Amino acid sequence: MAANWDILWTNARIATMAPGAAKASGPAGAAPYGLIEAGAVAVAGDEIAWVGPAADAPGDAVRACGHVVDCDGRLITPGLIDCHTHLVYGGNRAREFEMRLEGATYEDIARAGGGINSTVRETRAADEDALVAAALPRLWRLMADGVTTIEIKSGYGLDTENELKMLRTARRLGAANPVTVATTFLGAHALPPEYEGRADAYIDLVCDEMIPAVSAAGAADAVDAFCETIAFSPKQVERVFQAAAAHGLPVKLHAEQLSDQSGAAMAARHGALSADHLEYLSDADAKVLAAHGTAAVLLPGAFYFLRETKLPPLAVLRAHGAAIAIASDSNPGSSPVVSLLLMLNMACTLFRMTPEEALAGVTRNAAQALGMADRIGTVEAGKRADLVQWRVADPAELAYRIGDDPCAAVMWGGHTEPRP
Ligand code: DI6
Ligand code: FE
Repeated sequence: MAANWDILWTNARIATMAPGAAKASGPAGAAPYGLIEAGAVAVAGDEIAWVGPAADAPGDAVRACGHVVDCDGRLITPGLIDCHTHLVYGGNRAREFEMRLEGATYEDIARAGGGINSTVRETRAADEDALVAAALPRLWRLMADGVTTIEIKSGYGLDTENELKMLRTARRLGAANPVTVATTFLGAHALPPEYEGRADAYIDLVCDEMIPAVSAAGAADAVDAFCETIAFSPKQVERVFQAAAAHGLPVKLHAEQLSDQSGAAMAARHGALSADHLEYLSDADAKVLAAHGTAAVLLPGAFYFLRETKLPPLAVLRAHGAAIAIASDSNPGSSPVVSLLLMLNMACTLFRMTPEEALAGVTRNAAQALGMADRIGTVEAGKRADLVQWRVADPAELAYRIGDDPCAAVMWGGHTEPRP
C-alpha cells in the first residue's frame, strides 16, 4: 500500500521522547531523548505517519510526497505541552509582589482579602472580550516557545456565571489559535467573599450547581481544586471529586503547595490525572502518587516567585517511577510566567532535574497529566502532528539557555502557520 504523505520534514535530529527515553542511556538502554540521528518525520492529515532514520524512509512515499522540507540538521521535538495554567484573568498583582518584598507572605495577603480574591474582583468585572484580549499576548508568548497544547483553568470567577465565562474565554482562545486548549474547572480555588465563614455551603454550590452547569455546557475537560489551609480541606475536596465523577469528569488537585494536607494521596486514590505543586509532599505520599499512576506536576515558577525553599521530593518520585511533569502555572499571583522554556531551566537549576527529565516533563509526562498520552507528547506514528523545529543541536540546550528564542518552526496538527 503506497503511503500518502502530505509533508516530510527530513535531515533532522529527532528527540522523539518515546517511552523509556528519559530513563536509560548507555549501551543497553534507549537513546537519551529517544534521539534519532539524520531522521525524518512524515505527516498525513493531522497525524504523524512515519518517523525514523531518513535513510530508512520508503522511497516511493518520499518521491510521492509533495512537500519535503530540509531541516538542515535542526532538532525536532514533540510540540511542548503546558499542562497547568491560569492564563485567563483580569488585572495583575504587581502591588502584591511589592508587598511580599516588604515582608508580607502569600498567605498573609490572601487572608487580608487580597491574593486570589483580588483577581476574582477584576475577573468578575471583565467581560469575555476583555478577558480574551488580556490573555492573548500571554498565550502568544507561550506559543512562541513551541507550546502546541495548553491547559487553562477557571477559578477566578467563583460563581456559576463567572466560572462559565472564564471557561468560554479559554475555549475561544483555542478556537482562534492553532494551539490545542484543554479546559479545567477550578471552582474550588478559593472561598469567595460572599461565602465568608461558610466554606461547606460554597462547596455545596460547586457540587450541586456549578459542576452540573459546567458539564451540561461541555465547558470543561477536567475538574481541579486547591487543597490548602487557606483554601479547602481534603474532606471538602473529596466532595468536589465525587461530583466530578458523577458527571464523568476526570480530576486533578493543587496539593501540598504551602503545607502537607495529604491531598495528593487522596487525589491519587480518586484516580486523579495529576497532583500539582507538591513541595510539601511526604515521601510516603510520593509513593502513593507513583503507585496510582497520578502524574506529579512540578511548578518551578511558583517555587521561584514565592521564594519557596522546601523542595518537592524529587528523588522519591524518581525512584518510584512517577511521571514527573513541569508546567508554567502562569497566573497573576504566584507565577506570572509566560515562558515554558524558562521552566525547563528552573526545573534543572532549582529542582536538580536533568534536561532530559525536564523535556519529558513538558512533552510525554505533561500529556499524561492531561489524560492525552494516546494523542500527543511524543514523536511517534499515529500521534497528532504537533512538532517543533529548534535552532539548537543538542536537546539539553533547550533547558540551558535563559531568555533565548530558539523556536524555528511549529507544526500544529499537520499545519504550519506563522508564529504569532
Ligand atoms: N496555587 C497557585 O500557585 C495558584 N493557585 C493555586 O491554588 C495561584 C493563584 C493566584 O495566586 O492567583
Ligand atoms: Fe495553579
